[in-house]
Amino acid sequence: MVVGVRPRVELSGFWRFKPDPGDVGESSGWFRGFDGDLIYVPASWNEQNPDWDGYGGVAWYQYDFHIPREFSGLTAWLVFEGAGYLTRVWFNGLSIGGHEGSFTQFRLRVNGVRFGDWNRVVVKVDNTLKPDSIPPGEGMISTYFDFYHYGGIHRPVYLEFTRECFISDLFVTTRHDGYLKVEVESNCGKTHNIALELIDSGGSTVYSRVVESRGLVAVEDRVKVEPWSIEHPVLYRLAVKLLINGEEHDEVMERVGFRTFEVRPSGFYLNGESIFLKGFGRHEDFPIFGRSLPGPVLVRDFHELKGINANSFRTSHYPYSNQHLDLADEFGILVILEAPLVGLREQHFKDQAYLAKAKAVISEMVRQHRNRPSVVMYSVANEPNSIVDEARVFLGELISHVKSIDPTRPVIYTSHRHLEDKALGLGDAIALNTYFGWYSETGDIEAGVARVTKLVDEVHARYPDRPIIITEFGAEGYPGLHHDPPVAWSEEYQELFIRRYIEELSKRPYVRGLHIWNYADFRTPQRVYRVILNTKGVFTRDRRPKLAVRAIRELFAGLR
Ligand code: GCB
Repeated sequence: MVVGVRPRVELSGFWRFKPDPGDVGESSGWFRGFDGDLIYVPASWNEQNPDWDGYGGVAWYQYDFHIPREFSGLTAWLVFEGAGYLTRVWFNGLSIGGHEGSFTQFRLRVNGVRFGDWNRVVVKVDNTLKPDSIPPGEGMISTYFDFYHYGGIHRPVYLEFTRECFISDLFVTTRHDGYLKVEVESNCGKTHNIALELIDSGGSTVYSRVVESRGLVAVEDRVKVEPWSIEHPVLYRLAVKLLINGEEHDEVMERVGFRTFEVRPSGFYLNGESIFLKGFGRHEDFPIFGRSLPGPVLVRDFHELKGINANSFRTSHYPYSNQHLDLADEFGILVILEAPLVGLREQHFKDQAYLAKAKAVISEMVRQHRNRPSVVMYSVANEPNSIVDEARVFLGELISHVKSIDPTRPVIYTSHRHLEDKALGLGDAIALNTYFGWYSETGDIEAGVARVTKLVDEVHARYPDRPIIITEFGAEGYPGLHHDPPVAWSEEYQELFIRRYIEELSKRPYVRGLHIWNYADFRTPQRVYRVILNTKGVFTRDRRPKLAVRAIRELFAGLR
């Protein structure tokens, strides 16, 4: 992520909001302005008013704000860190563009800015879920996944200003031995200079260099730095300036960490040392805020993750917010960054238009986050129903697409079809989601454990050169429900389930990662087998620990 040092106007706050179930807003001219209720941005709309709770469809947002005169003459960009699912934007009544997808950042060039005056932004958001959406579904309840389908502007929005020539892309590659590669792209056709400066946490410059460019330039070097690791997540600031005849036209700032992550047949390696991935699948979900985790909750989560001896998580089932991943960089937590391709069915694998859309969202995700030290692997999909040959082709295309944009990181997808999965073995590691002892063998944890260990032994026999990570395993633990002996849904059952999986799976040398499903309870669409929430969290939705937490802390401490 590029951290801006460009002039900005933050647009978080109380906006106006109006649901538009009949989709009449555009023909009624609401893009010029409308009367609406107050709503807070960033956050989902659903829980901010009981009337909007189950609402899926079109809704309008409006915000009036002042732009200082000192920015006049600059080019304005409206940046949305995440809004969706379909977004269209008007600025002072003029259409400036739109975007598809809820979880990736997009920027729109703004014309017609009134400097030193008031301006109005109007946003039409449509969260209607269709079989060809990413992720796919049919409305609020018939989703092809089990997390609640919130709507709205759920991540920060701001206006950013640049001069005519600016830096348009930055790709930083590092290794723990101090290797540094910086690729800088600009929109500037005329010859200019790119100045790089690497600054440590004390503010001292540890490296600097100036190179000439005409739009695209790559610099490779070796610098004397401390590596980024889980125990010492040392970050540097990389300042990148665009200079024309010595005059500064743009500057962006990136936080970088020097680390090496590899997948070998024997497992995962961070900075040359073998590492067991222990952690969770998570969700961005919180009471009232919806699909938006407030800063204090994020900070608490990361302290808990460290305290529970976790070293990693997967951004199930969509790329998380910039803030969320900033903290992973800061705290030293490894991230498997997952694309929002969850719930794919046979129809998707045969659909070339869907493949193109999937590649587009993956490009946005990778470009947005590929400079982060915490992001060590990508997952292109969660539980595709890959039991047909076309799935192998489809997922293979996605994996090579990722590698064409970022050749430095391993790629996986997570499988629930296991040995029936036609694509298994395509990724750099094998990721399995397993619920034996919950969805099958319900109530009989030992029978579940016997099945999962048999499965990993068979998978290893078939793919001996691929390490295995169990990306999901877990059981519901209904908060406050206790039973002796442990029975399904009780906190005791959840604890025992997790304990027995960890004890038995960690005995297999080729199982090199265990991610519990889930870190915290999260809201689901209405289902007969869910009580508003999926309660497989080891913390409640408001972050109170369940019985399992203490056991996990001990068990994770023992995993090396
Ligand atoms: C899965 C899915 C996850 C669900 C989980 C469950 O396999 O990947 O999104 O929430 O199972 O609890 O059923």
